[in-house]
Amino acid sequence: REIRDKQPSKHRLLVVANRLPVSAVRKGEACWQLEVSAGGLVSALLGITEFETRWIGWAGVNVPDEVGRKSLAESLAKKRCVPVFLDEDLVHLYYNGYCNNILWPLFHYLGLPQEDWLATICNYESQFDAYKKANQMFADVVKEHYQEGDVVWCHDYHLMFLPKCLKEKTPNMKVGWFLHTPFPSSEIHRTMPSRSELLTAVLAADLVGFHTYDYARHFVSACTRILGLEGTPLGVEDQGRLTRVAAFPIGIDSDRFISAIQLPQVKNHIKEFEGRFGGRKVMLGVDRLDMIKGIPQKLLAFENFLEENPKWHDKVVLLQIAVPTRTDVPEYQKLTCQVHEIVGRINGRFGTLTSVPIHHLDRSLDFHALCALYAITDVALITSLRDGMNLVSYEFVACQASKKGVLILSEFAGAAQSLGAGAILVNPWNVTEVASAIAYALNMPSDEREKRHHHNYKHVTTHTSQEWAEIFVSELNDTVVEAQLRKKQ
Ligand code: ADQ
Repeated sequence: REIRDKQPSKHRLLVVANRLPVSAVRKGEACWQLEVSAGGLVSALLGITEFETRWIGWAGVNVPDEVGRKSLAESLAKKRCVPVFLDEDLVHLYYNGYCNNILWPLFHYLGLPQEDWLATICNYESQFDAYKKANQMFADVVKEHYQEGDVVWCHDYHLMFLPKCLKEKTPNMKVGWFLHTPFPSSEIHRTMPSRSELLTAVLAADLVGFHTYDYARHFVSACTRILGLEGTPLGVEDQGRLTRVAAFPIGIDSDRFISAIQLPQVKNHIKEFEGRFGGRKVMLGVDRLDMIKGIPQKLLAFENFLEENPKWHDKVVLLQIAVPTRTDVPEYQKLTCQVHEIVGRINGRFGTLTSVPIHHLDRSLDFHALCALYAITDVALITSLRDGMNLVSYEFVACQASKKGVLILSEFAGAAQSLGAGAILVNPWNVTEVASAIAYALNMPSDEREKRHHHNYKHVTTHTSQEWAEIFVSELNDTVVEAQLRKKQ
């Protein structure tokens, strides 16, 4: 699907994220194949239609030569994308190191990776320097393409230094920063050696956004406790300058999913899947294979459910679709083995000659197959240990207009705050609680299912990704005015 733009528009929106929404594969010296990539941010921003959008980010590929860089930039320009070129060593320290070994686990309350925590601490300074250097490189590309009046929207934990780098040279630039992960309690954030520098760099933005009010509150209290600044109902104040801090819960492009269900390709998939799993209740998990998604915990809960409910043997199937990520990292390899081992054990224990209780796939699904799976599902099982929002829960609800299936959702996903009244909320660490929730969901009377579904469906179809982006960007415009007014007073 093409990245949509609508003309004419009032503003240009420069969206800066670590990864561009396309992946580039080199097919020759000056020949590139571009593919739109999956992921939460990509799904959300595909819904933006009201701004003329430019994307700035890393193309996910090492391009050491000038011919390659020039030809890739030209190919990407056709998709309104601008590449930031990062060399392999920098990517290793900045992306694999500081972003994914330090910020990602800490922001999800997981602590440092157990395998190599000592190395992580010893290499902290060099990784942090690389992080700052990479952020400066993103800033240089933004400045090259920036025109007066553009709004710059920086995304995620990879780019916490970017607001500072941008404002140093161009103080009038309208800069927003949005975090897609949780922002943890200040007690977690204060363990980080670079705790103050990170907060100060983010505070250079005019508007700082989070998925939930709790994350925003954690950020403000980190600023008050660690930097000694004043937290106000509007945000954080430093010597008369206000950084607006607020919650902007993301949504999905719900129309895209709702209309997909009517497509012949999706209907064919639905027929095929119903034939394959017909007669059994279908439970579904769709996650990236990441520690935060709580996949082993989910499997243990399902095992507990099968132990406690023999009458359901052979009458229910769990489809777990897990997209591999970071496959070169030992922690993730270990997670994959652990998941395979548990799946094997459960299928060995509860399978029959003709069927198994779990179908586990280590891969991504195409959009049509994914929508069909959402549509035929009776119970979606999302057990993230922490999750900024979790868009899979929204996508499931959007595809359930006719089935009105049940959503079991971790209370530690941001989505629990928006879909909490319709979903069954669970603590993913409590396997017996999750097992009981599965039994409850499978036996739920249709009037209760409808009521719960209606609540979620209304939310998902009114709080869309387009609305999320519009509100953030319009508030970003207003915030700058407000900050300038405060300065004049
Ligand atoms: P993610 O951790 O990637 O995003 P999520 O919000 O669930 O998590 O989005 C995943 C996206 O990838 C969904 O659009 C889903 O359809 C797709 N996807 C996942 N598994 C798939 C599979 N097996 N096959 C095909 N597609 C698959 C981060 C944060 C989240 C936050 C988002 C957006 O971690 O908490 O909700 O950003 O802010």
